[in-house]
Amino acid sequence: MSRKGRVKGVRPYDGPAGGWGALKAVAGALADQEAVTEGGTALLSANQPDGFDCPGCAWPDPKHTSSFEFCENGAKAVAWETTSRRATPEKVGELTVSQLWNWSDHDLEDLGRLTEPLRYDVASDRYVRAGWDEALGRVAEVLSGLSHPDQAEFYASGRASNEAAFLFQLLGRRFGTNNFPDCSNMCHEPTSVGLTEQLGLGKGSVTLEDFDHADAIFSFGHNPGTNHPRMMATLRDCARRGAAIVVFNPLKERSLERFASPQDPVEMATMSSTDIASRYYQLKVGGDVAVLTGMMKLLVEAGQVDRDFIDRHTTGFSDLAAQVAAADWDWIETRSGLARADIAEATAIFARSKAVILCYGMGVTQHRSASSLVQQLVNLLLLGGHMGRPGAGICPLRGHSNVQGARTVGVTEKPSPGLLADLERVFGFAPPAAHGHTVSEAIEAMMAGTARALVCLGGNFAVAAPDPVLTFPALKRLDLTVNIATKLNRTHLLHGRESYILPCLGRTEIDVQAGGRQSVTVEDSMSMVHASRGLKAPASEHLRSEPWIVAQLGHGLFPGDDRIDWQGLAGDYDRIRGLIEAVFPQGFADYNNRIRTPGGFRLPVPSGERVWTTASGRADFRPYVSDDAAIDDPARGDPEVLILTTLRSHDQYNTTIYGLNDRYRGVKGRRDVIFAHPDDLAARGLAEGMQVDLVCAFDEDGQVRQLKGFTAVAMDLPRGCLAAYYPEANPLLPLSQRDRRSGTPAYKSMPVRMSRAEA
Ligand SMILES: Nc1nc2c(c(=O)[nH]1)N[C@H]1C(S)=C(S)[C@@H](COP(=O)(O)OP(=O)(O)OC[C@H]3O[C@@H](n4cnc5c(=O)[nH]c(N)nc54)[C@H](O)[C@@H]3O)O[C@H]1N2
Ligand SMILES: Nc1nc2c(c(=O)[nH]1)N[C@H]1C(S)=C(S)[C@@H](COP(=O)(O)OP(=O)(O)OC[C@H]3O[C@@H](n4cnc5c(=O)[nH]c(N)nc54)[C@H](O)[C@@H]3O)O[C@H]1N2
Ligand SMILES: [Mo]
Repeated sequence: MSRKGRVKGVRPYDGPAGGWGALKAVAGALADQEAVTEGGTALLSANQPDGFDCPGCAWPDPKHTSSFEFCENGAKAVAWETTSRRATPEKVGELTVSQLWNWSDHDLEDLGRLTEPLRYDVASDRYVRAGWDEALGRVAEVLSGLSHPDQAEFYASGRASNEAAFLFQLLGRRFGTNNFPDCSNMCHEPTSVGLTEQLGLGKGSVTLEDFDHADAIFSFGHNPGTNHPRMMATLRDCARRGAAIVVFNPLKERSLERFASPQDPVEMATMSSTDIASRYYQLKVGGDVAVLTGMMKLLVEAGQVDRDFIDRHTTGFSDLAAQVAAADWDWIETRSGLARADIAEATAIFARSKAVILCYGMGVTQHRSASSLVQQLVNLLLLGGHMGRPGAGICPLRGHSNVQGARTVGVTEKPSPGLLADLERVFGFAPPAAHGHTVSEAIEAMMAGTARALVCLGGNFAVAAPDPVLTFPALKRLDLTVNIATKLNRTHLLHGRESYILPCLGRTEIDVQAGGRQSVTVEDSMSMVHASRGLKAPASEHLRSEPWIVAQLGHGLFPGDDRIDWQGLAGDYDRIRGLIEAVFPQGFADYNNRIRTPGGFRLPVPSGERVWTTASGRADFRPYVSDDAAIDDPARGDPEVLILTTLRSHDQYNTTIYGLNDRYRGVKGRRDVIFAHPDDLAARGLAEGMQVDLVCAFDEDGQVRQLKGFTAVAMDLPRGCLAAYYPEANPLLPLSQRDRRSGTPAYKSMPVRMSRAEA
């Protein structure tokens, strides 16, 4: 694209990902948060056997890690948590909540670490200091006064440890509800749904070592240079030893093109880099289903399938084969935006590879019908028998650093009968069986007035969710909102009639309880469980750990509980782990001893060993099923409608905005941009640099959803596609636009119309 720096803050970035820019950014992040000395020391302990688990992504660590694993965005996460700034009651209370509302998401969090419990005071419209006893007592009182336990929603974001998450689900179920809306519902839920049906386990099947044995890596819809930077070391090794890396992404993501390792003195000194992708296909947003169908069609037609594996290990092949045989190339090419020859080329690489790993992220999971789309990735692997042998398998790139672990230990709105039975066996009470709410369903319950209370274990519920025109007022209808958090964010400002903010320790901080200094545990993307131990002095003496806070809520709700010794558990996390082991004996046997081994242990991954824990006892091919066949194309055949996808910048962690730069995409100091193909701009009488308005193309409820006055930036994108940053673009997505089976919002395919901004 011809970007000549005509737009303020936009200039093409020509370098590789990583390199000196990454080193500079780390120094900048630490200095900016005045976290230099302590944060710098803290960094050296990230992902070390006796240190803390990096609060960034869920990519695993190499087994025998001894030197610091460099990661720019991990450093930003640590600096953000170890900041020297403090959001004291005085600071937060200087302004009214209505005044704080006008602050940016960045500025709210940049107030610094919360230091004391806060209570919303209606009379002054301010958050004011509250004591722990007062806050916990009142929360228990309001919850106890609800007329039904299902009036409460217990939201969890995936940063909480296994110990905190386990207690949280125990609290909700003891209280009597399965309302556990979870950040997974906005993230990898299609993986949990799709893979569980097909393979029996809703998790990835590969280990880090498998990457040493793969001869092809297929990458769909993830941006590791920004979101899983430690994965770049792995991809670089693969590329250097000649493995094919085949990328499907509408954007040319720099890290998937070329990468300079900050840990390689030669690359750094010579300013050289390593090419990552051997083939890069810029498919249309939402075009993955067509690409996968095309690839499978070619493989089946040519008989390039692993017949022996299919016969011995799978069911459903003939249905899938019939579906792909019936697909026509017009649809495949139009929907994918790729030529048949390109798809054939990728298929040939797949067919000649002996061991294929398939990686994917939010570019796949955040669409309508995403659960079924994820299943097409698995189908492709199964055709070649690329499952459960060295160097092959499925690799979902998980989000939050412990989002997978929270699910493992029971944070789920749809508990299996087995989980309920195990909880009853261990605790002696009958947990509720009725399924609870996903995030979207929780919002609908708030809108309907049937939900009365929301308790959040971390996260930024309202901003992460779609459709603020519905979501924001919904939260304000509640009787009670409670946020266990490290920093102030917009969700806290959407207070119910009563509202409390309970400040907690972060991963980097020392956690001392009655039983002494504590460790917690987390599970990474590849099912490795290991300990995490903070080493910094807490940001304030009033902070409490997440397990402690959840346990005190339990104690307040069930004083003298004869089933659960809430306070005893908070004093000694070995005891919490003992209970996790009792509930999940298969995976967590000898839990407390095994986490003391550096590197931890791996939970059972039967699909990685060709053991299929499905109803059929086999791996299931699942043909593609559209949520709504009539509108499977998000643009619904209207050429005026563009499909907008949403992205994370290089300077954010979900709703946490560290800064306004997006280095690899050449954007500096701003986020109010819409990336578009120049011809799509021209076709609307627009040009780069102009102000544009976007409006949701299909508002079925008459609600107007729009985004005004964003600046158009030309980008090398397929025609008909747009991209913008998350969460700025969330007002364009109706709550109803979600994958039917998993509830995951279609954040990556928002149908919109674009026009010149009204003056
Ligand atoms: N530094 C940092 N690290 C993070 C996070 C963060 O915000 N910052 N977030 C964490 C979390 S919770 C998660 S879930 C992960 C997210 O990690 P990713 O899955 O990498 O997240 P996104 O930025 O949403 O990137 C999606 C990618 O999909 C591409 N894409 C968009 N639409 C489509 C499509 O229709 N098809 C295909 N094939 N590709 C598409 C985009 O161009 C982009 O490259 O990262 C985790 N790690
Ligand atoms: N348009 C669009 N929307 C999206 C996405 C997208 O790609 N596009 N991605 C979706 C995805 S994948 C996800 S996972 C969700 C993210 O949704 P969430 O997980 O709810 O959001 P985060 O931004 O990660 O939460 C940030 C807040 O967590 C709190 N926090 C940070 N560390 C800790 C801690 O150690 N303990 C506690 N208790 N609190 C802490 C801080 O107060 C901070 O403000 O957003 C979703 N929304
Ligand atoms: Mo996520």
